Amino acid sequence: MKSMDCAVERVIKAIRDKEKILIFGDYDVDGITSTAILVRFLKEAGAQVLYQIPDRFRDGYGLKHSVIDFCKDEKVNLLITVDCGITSVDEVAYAAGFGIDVIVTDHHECKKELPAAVAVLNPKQPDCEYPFKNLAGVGVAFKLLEALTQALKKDKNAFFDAYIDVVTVGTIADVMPLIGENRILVKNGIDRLMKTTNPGLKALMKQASVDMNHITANTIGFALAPRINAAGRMDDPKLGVELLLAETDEAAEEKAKQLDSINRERQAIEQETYEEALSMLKEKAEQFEKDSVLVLAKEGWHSGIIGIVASKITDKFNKPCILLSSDGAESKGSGRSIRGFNLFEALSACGHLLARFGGHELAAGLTLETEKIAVFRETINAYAVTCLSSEDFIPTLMVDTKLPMGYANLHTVDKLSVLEPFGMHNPNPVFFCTDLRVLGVHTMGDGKHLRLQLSDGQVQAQAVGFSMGSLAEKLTVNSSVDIVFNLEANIYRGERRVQILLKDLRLSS
Ligand SMILES: [Mn+2]
Repeated sequence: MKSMDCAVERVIKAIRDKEKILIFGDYDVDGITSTAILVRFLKEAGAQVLYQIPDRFRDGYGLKHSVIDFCKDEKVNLLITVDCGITSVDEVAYAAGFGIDVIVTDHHECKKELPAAVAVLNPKQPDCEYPFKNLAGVGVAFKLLEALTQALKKDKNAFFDAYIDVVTVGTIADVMPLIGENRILVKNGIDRLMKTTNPGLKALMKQASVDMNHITANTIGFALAPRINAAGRMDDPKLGVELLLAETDEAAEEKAKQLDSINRERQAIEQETYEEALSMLKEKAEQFEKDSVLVLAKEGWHSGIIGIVASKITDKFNKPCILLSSDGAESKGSGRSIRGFNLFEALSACGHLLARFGGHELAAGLTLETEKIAVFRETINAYAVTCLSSEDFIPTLMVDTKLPMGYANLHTVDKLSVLEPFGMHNPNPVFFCTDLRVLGVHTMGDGKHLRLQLSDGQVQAQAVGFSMGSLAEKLTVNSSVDIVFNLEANIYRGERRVQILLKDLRLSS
């Protein structure tokens, strides 16, 4: 990776000379895990290390002059950014003015000018030959530690065992593609997580009632990541780092309980914001039907929550969505996009209207003056017209292959398991099957979910459709249906059985 030698040399000098090092992260799970692994490793190597995570509300995203001022006051000699910093040209120059060296480690998209740091580690820099470009922020930090392990002649296997579980949590939480090197990291990391010795991860899994024998990428995405993220969304993101750095089970348990209760509060506010956004879309239905990009703003929306709500709205309407939380003259927003619409590029095209922006193809953040929101909405929609057509708004369901019911069994499930871990860019295989006869129609969970008994004339199978309960009234015994589904193993009363997980269905033509 470009500049790795430089970075390693500078960190080793800091360890040797007992210089003060500050790790500066981001408040999401990727940033929190990155910070935790760097702090732990450097402490164990005998370094003098501090860390800082910005407060989302007070400081906002990324490196600020105030962080450099803190370094100056605290006599920090080396500042290492994790999961941020790639656009901090001014701040790095400001640090240099005080003789503070900076190492940037990041995985976000690069703008034209890069910070003049001692070393910039980011596989996405145009001239970095590192072959795998999709590492998470924590993946880049992990690479630095791997190189340090080598340079310090430490045991490589012990290093992997000690850190790969935390790296996996950050990689999955940041929704990185589970291909190439990420796949290797995550596959090994999930195995390791089942027997982790990290008190924080153990406590969090206990708090989330995770079955330690059946951990998948989904366990991390739906049970662990939201709880760690809740700290940065609602409260003090340091709580997440403290959990991951906890040295005793007691300390870890206390942090895990706190995170769990903050996460519950987060869920309540998220639901409220989502409902408010939906009613705004309803009120001006005519305008929003025409818009390709949904831009919604409200005074006082919780800026830690708008990202998740934007993502729910994008899922529901299959349109890019930007939610803005206004605080008087300034508004901060978070956007999510759909395939075919690069949000980072779209924001770049509106750059003249924005005070700040950054992010990726499918998710980005922005800050602008509240009075410019209306113009921004028009501008981004005018831009969208040039690259999106009405077809892009039709939700698509990618189907891998036809699977006869005779193959819908545990043997197939076990064969497919070699393809795991499933996630971004490596989805759980999707099958279809046509002309199945409905033998039974039921609902579960107060009518919310659908359960069907199906037959192809030879084999009978149970199918479950979550949130598809409303379809029950359209189906009767002896209806003929085509289904799209995943195949999964389900443990019911101690017995492992195959489960057909419906993704979509229609009456056969
Ligand atoms: Mn990240």
